[in-house]
Amino acid sequence: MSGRTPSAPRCAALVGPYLSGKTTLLESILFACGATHRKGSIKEGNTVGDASDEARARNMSTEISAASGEYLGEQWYFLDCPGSVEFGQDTYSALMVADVAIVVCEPEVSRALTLAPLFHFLDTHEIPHMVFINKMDHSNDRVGELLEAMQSVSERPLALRHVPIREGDDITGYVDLVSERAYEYKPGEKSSLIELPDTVKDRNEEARQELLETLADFDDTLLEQLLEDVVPPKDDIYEYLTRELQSDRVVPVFLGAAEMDNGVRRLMKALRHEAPPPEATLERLGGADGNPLLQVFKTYHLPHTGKLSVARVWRGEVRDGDSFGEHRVSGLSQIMGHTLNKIDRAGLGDVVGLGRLEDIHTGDVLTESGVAAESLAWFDPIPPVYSMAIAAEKREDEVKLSTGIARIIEEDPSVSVEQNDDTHELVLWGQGDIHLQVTGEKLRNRYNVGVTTARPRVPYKETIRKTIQQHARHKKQSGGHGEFGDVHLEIKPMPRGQGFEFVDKISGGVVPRQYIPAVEHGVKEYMSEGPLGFPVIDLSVTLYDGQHHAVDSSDMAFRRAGILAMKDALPHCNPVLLEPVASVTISVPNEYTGQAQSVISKRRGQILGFDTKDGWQGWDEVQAHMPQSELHDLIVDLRSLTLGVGTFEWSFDHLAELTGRDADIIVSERKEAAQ
Ligand SMILES: Nc1nc2c(ncn2[C@@H]2O[C@H](COP(=O)(O)OP(=O)(O)O)[C@@H](O)[C@H]2O)c(=O)[nH]1
Ligand SMILES: [Mg+2]
Repeated sequence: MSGRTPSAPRCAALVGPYLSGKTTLLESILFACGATHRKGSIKEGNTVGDASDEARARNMSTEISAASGEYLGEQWYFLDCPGSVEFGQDTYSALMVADVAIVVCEPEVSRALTLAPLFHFLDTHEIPHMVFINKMDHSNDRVGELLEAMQSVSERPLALRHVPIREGDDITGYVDLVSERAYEYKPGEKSSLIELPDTVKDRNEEARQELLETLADFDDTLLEQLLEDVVPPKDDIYEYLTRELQSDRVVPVFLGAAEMDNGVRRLMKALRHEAPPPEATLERLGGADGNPLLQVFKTYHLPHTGKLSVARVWRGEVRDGDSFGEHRVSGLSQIMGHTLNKIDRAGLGDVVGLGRLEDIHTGDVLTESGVAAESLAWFDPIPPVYSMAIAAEKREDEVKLSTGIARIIEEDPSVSVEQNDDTHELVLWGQGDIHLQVTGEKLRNRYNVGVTTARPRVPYKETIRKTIQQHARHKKQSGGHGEFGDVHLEIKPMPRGQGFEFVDKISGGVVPRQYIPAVEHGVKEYMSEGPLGFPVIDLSVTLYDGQHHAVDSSDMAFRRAGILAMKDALPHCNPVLLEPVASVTISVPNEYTGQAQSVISKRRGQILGFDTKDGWQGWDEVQAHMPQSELHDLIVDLRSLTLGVGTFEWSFDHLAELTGRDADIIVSERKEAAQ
């Protein structure tokens, strides 16, 4: 493949479950590229990836880390992505703009399922991807079984590219199934070519045949050759592999151990020869005919630099000071972990940091004239599954809090915020407990706002079940001007969902017309908190009689009379608690459907049915009605049941009466909280 013209800079996203070794692999790749002189390690906390305080504190990537290096004369960008499902938003953003994804995973059959959501995203968006089975130095499971388990969660066929050479429990090298050459690992160096050991000859034959058969599914010439027992030329096989990777039809699988640099140079070589160029990625994103210049895929608000939009350049050239319509770039940089290196220009394929594009958001496509109306492919923010009520520790920090939250949402659109009018709480929504904890830490570390968090209150309501007629008189005679208002109200329940009505049946002007709205105001004012402590709904109030005083009556007096009548009447109207019930759809791999149903029942839910999940091979969706109060930590249960992959979506459905012990507890907790 000597005649190959060098590609424009390419970009690979390193993805895969938490702790599978992505950050370690990046370190090893950068070392192989000569971009770093000394390998950092996770233990020492000096890797290029995981550079933020929040990431170092947890030994866990919470955001994309970008880095770059040159390999055999070609420029590469690497995006080290978070592995935890709670930080999926950044991972998906990186995948959208990457030319190729490297799925890093553990060599454990029992953990293959954790790859399911990732494979699904890659398959849905047709993103070319390779698998790097890491930690082969610690592997107990057979590669064949591993592949089978991974295949069960991937729509695309997986094609093994190596077989391991074992000595006892250790893996000392590998055989490349295309070249049929055997290599012995040399820590920190290139592997050395050795003679094909007899012990792997059979395994090599068998695996090579499987690889060729997979490729033959997409190529008739190869199929014919196989049927006629013709050995296809090596270069042809490489060409098929390149084509099928680039069109995302086959997923090549490599083996290695990032910590020892084993298999890393082999992976880089495959990337060099087989990964698609940025022009192909632009086409994948639907932009081949348009004129996109660049696409922002990550937004940071950095302590000293301010806003930084990280983009991939899809066409033309960008220079510092350039304008996109009214948006002007102030500072152009190349990113290496936490370090920004100033550059003058960036071109096709580059990953570049753009300073101070204040009104530009993640996903935006910029052209010379501004934000492109017809955007390139992007994805919807991951729907929230977990929430926390949040408040500034100090009252005077409230403005800082809302600015901080707005910036965090710009950085991570899978966070959202809601001012709940029923509970009067500010509620932060996100992907899980750790995700929201990290959000709280960012507020503290980067925006200097201390926050307190609490489990959000459930917006209970109450209503009545009995009709009552109530007389109330507000009267005060204290020196000068007195106060006088007198009303007769009929208060009766209405069917669920009817809300509130106020009926005026006054005749003969016993309550003068101008005071009637004041009575209604009083009634409504009372309804914001009924006898059980919650907003009252679904009732009808009729003003049918009353008295007034020529001098002492006023709006205020009649409002007070309205409140008084409600206050006296409602405790005798048989009040009842209403709890919000949600319509919930739980998604799990079908081996967990039964257990998901027990979770629903344990949480007072009613199962409405289940079905296969559209577009998700081997997954089910269970529909249910569940009390909203039971959803708070539902995701925690679902994830611990399903190796982290189960999830749910919900929306408010209806209010249902709640009586008995459960209701008593809620009412007494509310009373305690109000004291
Ligand atoms: N035995 C072994 N451990 C590894 C290897 N690669 C990474 N690790 C360890 O696995 C842990 C997680 O690695 P890290 O790169 O942080 O994973 P990430 O969460 O995918 O970024 C760290 O303790 C690494 O030292 C490997 O090839 N072999
Ligand atoms: Mg990491």
